[in-house]
Amino acid sequence: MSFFKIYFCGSIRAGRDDVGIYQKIVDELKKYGEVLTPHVADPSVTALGGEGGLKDDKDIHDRHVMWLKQCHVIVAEVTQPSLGVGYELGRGVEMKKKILCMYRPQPDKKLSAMIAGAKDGNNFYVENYKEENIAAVLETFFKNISPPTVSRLDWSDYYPM
Ligand code: 6IA
Repeated sequence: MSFFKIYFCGSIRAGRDDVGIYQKIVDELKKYGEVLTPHVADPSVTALGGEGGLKDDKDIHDRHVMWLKQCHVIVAEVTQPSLGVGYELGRGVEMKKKILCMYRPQPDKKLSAMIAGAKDGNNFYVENYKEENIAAVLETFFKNISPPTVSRLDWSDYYPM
């Protein structure tokens, strides 16, 4: 199996109700490579607490944009709407990253049209899923995308911007 650098996105300040699901997704993602953002799935990180109150927001932003530049793929759990996740996805689209958005349909939480409508079957995938299908959804996604090549791993790994 190819070794991808994977950027995982999930809600932090927008609410941590789904952190258990994030953990399951991140555990599964580790089979495909290195997850650059495992802290998003850490239950000790809370919407208001964790390191959040202590760290400078600019540092958090800049470090995450650096990881976005380095990653091969972005996997986002988008059921809990989050400004930060939406921002990361927009930046990822501009960077032409392969993106998978995972959404658990809910009667009271319709997915934003700006995410659902970004689906293009090439770089941007949106999958409706249930918790028990996490492994299958990820398997299909990683099967459909090209493995990372040496040229995509090159200088930015050694000289992060
Ligand atoms: O708007 P949100 O806070 O829900 O945005 C969540 C998304 O932005 C996640 O996918 C993260 O990649 C990123 N993000 C936003 N805030 C943080 C953060 N806060 N830490 C890490 N990623 C963040 C401080 C806590 C941390 C240092 C443990």
